[in-house]
Amino acid sequence: MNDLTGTDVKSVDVGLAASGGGGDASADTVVVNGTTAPDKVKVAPSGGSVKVSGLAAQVRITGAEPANDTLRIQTLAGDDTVTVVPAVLALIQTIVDLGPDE
Ligand SMILES: [Ca+2]
Ligand SMILES: [Ca+2]
Repeated sequence: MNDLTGTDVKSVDVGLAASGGGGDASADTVVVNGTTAPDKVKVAPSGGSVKVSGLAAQVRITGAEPANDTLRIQTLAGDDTVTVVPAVLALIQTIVDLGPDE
């Protein structure tokens, strides 16, 4: 997912579950990109889904399997702050890449 600044997209839902419900047992990676300006991103659980807020669009990930799925936050350049609430790690593996300047 790229930076959506300047677009009308305010929220994005990413569903990782199988079409019939439940986990699909495949390894999915959700990539959320920040901007080249300083970003302040928060990743928190929200009713069984994972919410990524602080960027131009709020991202909600549902149906993630912690054994298979990965959330990758890439905040690019700038003095970025990413806060991951520990309970998120029970929902999805989380990788934070603060960019080349950190
Ligand atoms: Ca940034
Ligand atoms: Ca950075």
